[in-house]
Amino acid sequence: MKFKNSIILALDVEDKKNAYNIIDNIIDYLDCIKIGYPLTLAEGPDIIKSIKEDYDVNIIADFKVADIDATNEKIVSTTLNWGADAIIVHGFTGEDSVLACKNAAEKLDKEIFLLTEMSHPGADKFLKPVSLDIAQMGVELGITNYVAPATKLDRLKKIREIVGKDASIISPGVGFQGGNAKDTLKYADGAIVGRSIYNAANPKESLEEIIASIKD
Ligand code: OMP
Repeated sequence: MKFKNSIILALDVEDKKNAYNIIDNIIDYLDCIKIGYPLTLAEGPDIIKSIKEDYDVNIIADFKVADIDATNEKIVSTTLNWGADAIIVHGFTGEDSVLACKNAAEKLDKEIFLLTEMSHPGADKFLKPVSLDIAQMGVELGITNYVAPATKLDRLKKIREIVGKDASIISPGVGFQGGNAKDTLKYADGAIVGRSIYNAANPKESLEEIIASIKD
């Protein structure tokens, strides 16, 4: 998956009207939107289908799938059948759980993103000690898409080294969580940005500033 202007919008708003206002404002700059629990639980999974029908965008469903293999398979198939192009799945659950997601996505000709290390400080305690192993497991399973943190560039760099230059990495934590788009994109293919855009007084200007900062 390629990302226009190397930015992915994390659309974590909680109503359709607001979501559509934001998309309408910035759609010229983007071709990939990440939709997670906030919008899907507020509006129902039909929101994925609606956005796909109304806009020419790829949708990554951020459901951080983390269950046993049989349940993961159902979550992934159902989500992708709602119209999402890809889904984010946790890696800490292990090989069988992750493979179930990969196989379910491949059956529908769609993709998974494997979440390795997370961007928030709390992830250092339990996830950091195993995140490089998760990335390595992904490589061994033939996974080509990853999520790794913009807030921890040393870790992002290490994860890039493990998954290789041909893998796709998307990276959350730019803006509100302290990460910087230009530095992040030295190692990642796409920077995920949420609050710095959708909470801005002028989302379009805010996105334009981020895009300009990448080109500086
Ligand atoms: P902002 O912090 O508002 O830019 O949003 C970041 C987005 O990325 C949110 O949708 C988070 O749920 C998501 N995210 C992280 O912030 N950290 C992670 O480690 C992983 C994700 C994710 O999987 O997208």
